[in-house]
Amino acid sequence: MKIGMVCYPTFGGSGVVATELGKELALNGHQVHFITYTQPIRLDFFNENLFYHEVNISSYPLFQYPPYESALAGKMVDVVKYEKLDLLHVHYAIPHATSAFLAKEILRAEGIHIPVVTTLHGTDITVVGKDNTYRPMVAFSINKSDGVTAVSNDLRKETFETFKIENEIKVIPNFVDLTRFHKQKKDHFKRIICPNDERLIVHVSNFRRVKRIGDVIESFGKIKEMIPAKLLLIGDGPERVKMEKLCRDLGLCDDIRFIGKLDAIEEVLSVADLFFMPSEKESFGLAALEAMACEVPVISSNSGGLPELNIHGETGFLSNVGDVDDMVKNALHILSEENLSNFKANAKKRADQFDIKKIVPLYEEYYKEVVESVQAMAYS
Ligand code: GMT
Repeated sequence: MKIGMVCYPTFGGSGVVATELGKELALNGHQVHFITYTQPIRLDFFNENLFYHEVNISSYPLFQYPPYESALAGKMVDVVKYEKLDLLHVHYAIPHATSAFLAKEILRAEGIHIPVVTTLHGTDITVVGKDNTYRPMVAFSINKSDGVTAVSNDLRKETFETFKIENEIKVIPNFVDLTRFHKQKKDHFKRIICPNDERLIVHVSNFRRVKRIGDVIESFGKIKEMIPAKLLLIGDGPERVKMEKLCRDLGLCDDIRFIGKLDAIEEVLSVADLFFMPSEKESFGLAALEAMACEVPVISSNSGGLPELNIHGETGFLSNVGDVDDMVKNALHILSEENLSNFKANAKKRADQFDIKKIVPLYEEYYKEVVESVQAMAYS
């Protein structure tokens, strides 16, 4: 099949999922054409089945805001026509699903029927999608997609509760590439980061408010009062400066390191003992899955789709959003000598259920179903 893949190409879970999906589909013999405004971050090698088409946004003195949606739709039309694509798969509803609708209508006028699959990732529904400015566009674009998937049951439910949706939504969970995310022997890292054999706690995110990094830091401060520990904060974003100030105010700077955006996350995860994800909203929690694949148990909030991934008392613990004391109590339980290895083994076992090799075939089946139904409608 020839698939057009549209996503946000920079850091962020939806772009990572789209890129990894495209790479795996290419391995399975499909031709995948990425249509984005810059080269996706994990698409940095050559493969005969992978293509990249940059969306050029021409500027004009009249444009205070260059019309990205139109530029993207125009590029989609061009790529569908000239690469003879069978399907467009857009990740994150805003504005990708809307541009896809526009492209589909333009192509339809020329007698080309291109099926569109939209994958909902999280904040496109739970935060941005609820904004009154975007709400009508999100609902409309979902209803006009030929296929819709969501990354968790919770996100599917919230989509139906938030919008008037006329389509079925198929749940296809996120996945992890176990050939990349597995525990590697990196003892020298551990010795550098934790010279006195401290427990190592890690958080990875795009440093937005929804991630509640303040809870990670506060919890860490309390954990450190009980056991020797270090904290690594990986990623960057709008909350970084505030979080650095919090570390200083709490006198924790010697034991907390801000690593910034790091590509080889698996190397650090390989030496971590615990992963923190106390998010206010989290439709799936891809970063937690990647940690679990590296045998790292998870302390998370119980929001959104996290209970579908992190099994309470087995792979880690779930707490109410903001309940720092509960998170600290649970973290100390996991980090104890007698419990840690069990939690690590359970985390890995759970992650294996989200193996890319098991999940990507679900997308392939779904694509086939959607293409067949669009063809049946177009030529009936
Ligand atoms: O909203 C974000 O944090 C970014 C968003 C994205 O597009 O990168 O992340 C969402 O999609 C990920 C991939 O499906 C999920 O693993 C994240 O849980 C989800 N984030 C939220 O729901 C907050």
